[in-house]
Amino acid sequence: MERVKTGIIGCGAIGQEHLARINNEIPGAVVTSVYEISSTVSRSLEDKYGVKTFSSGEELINSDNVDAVVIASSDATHEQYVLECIAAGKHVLCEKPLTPTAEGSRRIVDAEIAGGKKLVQVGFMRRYDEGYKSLRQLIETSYCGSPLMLHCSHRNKSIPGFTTEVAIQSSASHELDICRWLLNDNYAACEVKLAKNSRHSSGSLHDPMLLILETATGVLVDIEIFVNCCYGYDINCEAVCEDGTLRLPVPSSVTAKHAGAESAFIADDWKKRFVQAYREELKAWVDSVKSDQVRGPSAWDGYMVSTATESLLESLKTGKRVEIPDLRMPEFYR
Ligand code: ISE
Repeated sequence: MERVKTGIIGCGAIGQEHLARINNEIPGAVVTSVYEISSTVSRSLEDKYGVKTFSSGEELINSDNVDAVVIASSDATHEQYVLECIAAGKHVLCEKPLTPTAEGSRRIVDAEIAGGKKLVQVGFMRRYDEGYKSLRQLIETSYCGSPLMLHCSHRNKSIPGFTTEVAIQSSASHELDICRWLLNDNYAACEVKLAKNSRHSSGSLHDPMLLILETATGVLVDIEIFVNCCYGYDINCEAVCEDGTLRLPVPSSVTAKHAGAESAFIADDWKKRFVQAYREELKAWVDSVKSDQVRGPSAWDGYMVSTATESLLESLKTGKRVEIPDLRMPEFYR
């Protein structure tokens, strides 16, 4: 079968990772086109991959040489490009978060429903991580009873320039999606608690913080967000259930015994920690484009995350517990 002619909007770090992965590791697709705001980067990709460069995302989306689109541009541009893909009737994989605001995601949901066809997948790639898939399977089968709490920590080694708000909008979006998916549940309320500020914090970042969410069935989810933990990229998740606990497996690594100490190695960033998940996500997305379906995280999932994020930002501002709107999933997404 023909390879899916893919266009990529936004060729920063993750956009170029997707480009290389599609062209080097996914036989069912090929990147034919890119739109990148930096002309220097555009030219280098043209030279390296022979891709056609466009002067706007809209032009790329409407090109006959593009069957499907990956959006990896800045969060604020996601809505306009996703809406353009829906109008063009083209499948789109949009990096998380779908949009920075709930109302932006709602506009995408409304446009997709009005168009009558699911075309949008959101880049919550942890759903394709073997560890999270195993964790979900054991929760779904009640291996140790019903889940009562989820303890999560999302620790980056160091991200310069982050604010407290961006840490919630960008980093926490992964846990906000994966915890809904693990529990098959929705959020009902939330609260943000700021810990003692690390000396490594700077500017408008308060680091670390604890996000506490209550689900509709009463499960308590706590998410530690630590932007500058200094020691490595460390993602943890533990389900506390009625008859036991289930912990996300830590990637195996060489154990070093050296200079009187024993140590394992920790990834530096998400690109290494979730390299396999990104690969599986893209493979599954290409297959779903070929079968003209959306099987991964939908625009509704993106809207649920944006809605919870907005409530968390309100709690950050007020210092209070905030109710999260109880939104019913439309039949279209069931
Ligand atoms: C970044 O944007 C990502 O998506 C990474 O997966 C996440 O771990 C990091 O905290 C975000 O800033």
